[in-house]
Amino acid sequence: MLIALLLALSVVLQNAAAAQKPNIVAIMLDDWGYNNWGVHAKNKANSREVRTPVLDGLASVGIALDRHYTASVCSPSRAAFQTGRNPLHVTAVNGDAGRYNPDDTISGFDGIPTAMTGIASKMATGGYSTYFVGKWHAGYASRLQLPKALGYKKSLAFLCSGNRYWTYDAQFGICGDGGGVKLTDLWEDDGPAINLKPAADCSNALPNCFYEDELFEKRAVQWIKAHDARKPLFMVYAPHAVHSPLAPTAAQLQAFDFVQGSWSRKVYAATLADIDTRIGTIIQTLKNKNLWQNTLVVVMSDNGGPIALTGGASNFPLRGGKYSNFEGGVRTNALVSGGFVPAARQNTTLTGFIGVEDWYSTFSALAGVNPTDTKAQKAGLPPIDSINMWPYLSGLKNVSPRKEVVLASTSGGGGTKTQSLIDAKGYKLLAGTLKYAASSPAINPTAATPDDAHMPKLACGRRDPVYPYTGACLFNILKDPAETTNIAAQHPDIVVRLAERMKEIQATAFSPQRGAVPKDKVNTLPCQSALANLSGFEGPWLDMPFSNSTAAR
Ligand SMILES: *[C@@H]1O[C@H](CO)[C@@H](O)[C@H](O)[C@H]1NC(C)=O
Ligand SMILES: *[C@@H]1O[C@H](CO)[C@@H](O)[C@H](O)[C@H]1NC(C)=O
Ligand SMILES: CC(=O)N[C@H]1CO[C@H](CO)[C@@H](O)[C@@H]1O
Repeated sequence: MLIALLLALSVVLQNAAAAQKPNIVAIMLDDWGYNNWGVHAKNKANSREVRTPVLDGLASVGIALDRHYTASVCSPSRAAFQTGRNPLHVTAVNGDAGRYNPDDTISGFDGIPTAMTGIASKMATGGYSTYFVGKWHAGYASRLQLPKALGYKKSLAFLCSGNRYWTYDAQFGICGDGGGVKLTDLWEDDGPAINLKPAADCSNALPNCFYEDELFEKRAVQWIKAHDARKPLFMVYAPHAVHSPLAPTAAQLQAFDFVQGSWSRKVYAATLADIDTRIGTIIQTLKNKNLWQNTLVVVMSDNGGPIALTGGASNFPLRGGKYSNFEGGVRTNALVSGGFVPAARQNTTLTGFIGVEDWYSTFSALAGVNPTDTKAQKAGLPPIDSINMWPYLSGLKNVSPRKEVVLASTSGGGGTKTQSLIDAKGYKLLAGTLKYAASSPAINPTAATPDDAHMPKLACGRRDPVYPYTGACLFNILKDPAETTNIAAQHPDIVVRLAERMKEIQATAFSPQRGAVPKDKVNTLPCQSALANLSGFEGPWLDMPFSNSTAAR
């Protein structure tokens, strides 16, 4: 009797403790430019084109994070977010899920190694219900790399870098692109989302077709409504916007008819305004369910905006954009919001360094779980790099515990390299050749903007950055945030100090042989397996028996 009472009491106490843990909704936008957020575009020439009232409002009741760093491309940032590693220690490669090296069954393919523990597994250990909806792009050669294996109890995801907004067919998937074979890219929990496949001719002009971000928004709303509020909620909402191939409706576009001189800028503006509204619907759903007061919302972009002619974005006043380790590629829009943000921190800006890998330890701390990844340790994989930011975000500490930012690169071949390092004083060393070396104006692109192939480059020493990084460039991003002036010649001592540190970090780089990118994509196993065993959907192909049995359910 007494034991039964004690047991009942302990269950009640556990529930009470669990209920106090904050709900966490992490929103990762795609290719969102620094100057494509109202907070940054305010009073700039493009302010009329940037309609993000919801995202602006979230910052005004939360914290704008002014120095949030990611990788310069999607897959490394997403893998870093899921695993708490700097891309240098999980993957710096931007993805071809058909790669395979049979000699390495843990890491011999694209994306997250199968023995790493995902953030959602940590949250589940802390009693959270876990949900993922949207873009995955963190590897899918094996089912052990999919959202479910990484700890998401419920998931609806497209797996490759970008699918089409109306037909959901992959843009650069395991069958390649445009070669006749089109795979649908939408995965739900254990198998292809066959019943969500749109008609093959779906487009923004036809009725009964479903814009992909509408599908994702509806799913997020449905899950929040059905969520058992006795447990804390952990949701990652990673919409398609504002990644190519952008395809808003005529009605969405019409609101931006005044945008002149660049089709891509107009389409980008419309897609951004659309996703802002959808985020507003998700926030409202949290409020309607009385979850808002105990919710932490984190919003970030996975990398900077694409600034070339067809990219549509502006990172003004920053230099560079997506695909480059200039600030415009890696210093991304970010904020935290929600009722869980302490009152004294609301409507403030924090300027300390935060890395995309730091959310792992931050969320783990809020969930009351140890962030250490013992499974990865046993497999000989790198440990997490993640630092708990909650003391800084909540106001317990006034300076960020992150003292340096490490930026990786795969340029020059030969595996993963450290390309850049920023120290606590803002000195930033850049090595190798940097693409997208232009500064985008506030209104970008225009008809005069170069296309991707003609974007300027900046030579900062050898194309393949290796110690002693001879010819490296040095900027101070606190004094010169736009990286206009290379001060390497004036500060040889600082160049040497940062180069020594880069060498130290480079010694820890994780660069497994992931196998070659298949040349004939259609006639190789990944593509043929998807056609034969996954009903023509993108999905895992290394461990077919499992995938096949679930695909046929
Ligand atoms: C945030 O602060 C600004 C001034 O810095 C003020 O104009 C604005 O009303 C504040 N917003 C909220 C929601 O408190
Ligand atoms: C489909 O799955 C089966 C069973 O695992 C496998 O033997 C076969 O090779 C797969 N088909 C293709 C084309 O990969
Ligand atoms: C081996 C096996 O189970 N193969 C099955 C895979 O799935 C397809 C249908 O999607 C079946 O036709 C195969 O028999």
